[in-house]
Amino acid sequence: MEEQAKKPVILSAIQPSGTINIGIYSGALRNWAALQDTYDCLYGVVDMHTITVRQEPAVLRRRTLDNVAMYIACGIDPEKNTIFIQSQVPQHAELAWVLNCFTGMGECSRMTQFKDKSAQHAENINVGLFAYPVLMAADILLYQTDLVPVGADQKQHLELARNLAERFNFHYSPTFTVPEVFIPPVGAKIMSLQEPTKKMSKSDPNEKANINLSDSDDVIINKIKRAVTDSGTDIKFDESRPGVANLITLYSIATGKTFKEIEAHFDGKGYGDFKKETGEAVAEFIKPIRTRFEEIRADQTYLETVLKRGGEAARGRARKTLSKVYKKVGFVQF
Ligand code: AQP
Repeated sequence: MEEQAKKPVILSAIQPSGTINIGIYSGALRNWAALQDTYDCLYGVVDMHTITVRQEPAVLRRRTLDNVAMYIACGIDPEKNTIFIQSQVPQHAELAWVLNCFTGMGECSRMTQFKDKSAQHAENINVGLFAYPVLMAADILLYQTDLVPVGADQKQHLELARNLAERFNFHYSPTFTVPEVFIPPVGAKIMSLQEPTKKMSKSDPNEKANINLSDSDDVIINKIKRAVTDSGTDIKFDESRPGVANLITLYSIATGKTFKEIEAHFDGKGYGDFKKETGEAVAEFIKPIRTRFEEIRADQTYLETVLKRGGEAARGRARKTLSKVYKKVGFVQF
């Protein structure tokens, strides 16, 4: 217990806004699992972020539990880590309000994700979507987080969390740990199979664009067979050929082979062989995750036990930081 408290803290989270895909696995989940023995980890399902875009309530509830089951299926041990649902820890929203009062309008309006999502949901550009990165900063700072393992798309949001921590600490006195970002050297941004210049995204309406961790072998093999590449012939990792580069990255995630080893393996072979083998390797890699997911997801009582315990642990820790913050800003506390 004593030793646990001394470990550096990790916080990372995923929105229940769609089915978890291999991009999220690569940018976040596989690193969560790898870091769980050396860090004191909190892994959240951030449902409050998800309602910045309209959701069907029953679907949101189902996906929230899907996320938790998928975390465990990917090797996140609920006995070693704190797995929690954001809306069950009210301190996230409370700290976000305080941080909103330290954030410039310009800081939020230049966020790439805000610009992209505003374009995608022009009929509903709400204040929550605008302030999304501030809530994310609250998620992180609430737990005195040292390290945040995320995909490359979240770098800009992390920068804001760091700035807000430094700003608050400077204005009052040291209150928040300034978090570091951990972005994996390979697979930090897995691209859409259909538009390889665009990030693979769980809310993409085109089903062929994503490899989901719950997809069957046949579905995976077919999606990779139909992946958009270019008119070249050789299998070389080259960022100017994003379709092929993306498939090489997926092959590397599935097999653990380096890009050089993969290039040597496919030397002299064509796109047909390359896509077939990549599809099979990815399907084989995902199969045990999918099987574990199905078992865990079927046990609702187990999931509730994990979440009740995680929620309680997260609230206990969050209360400590929030009480410090309220004291510093001048709120009366009894
Ligand atoms: N394609 C990706 N490649 C690598 N990492 C990725 N991540 C997401 N997509 C990729 C990382 O996974 C975590 C999930 O983040 P999130 O659920 O908070 O939201 P997101 O980044 O906005 O993911 P999506 O799939 O694009 O969700 P929607 O479609 O709802 O906006 C983060 O660590 C992210 O970096």
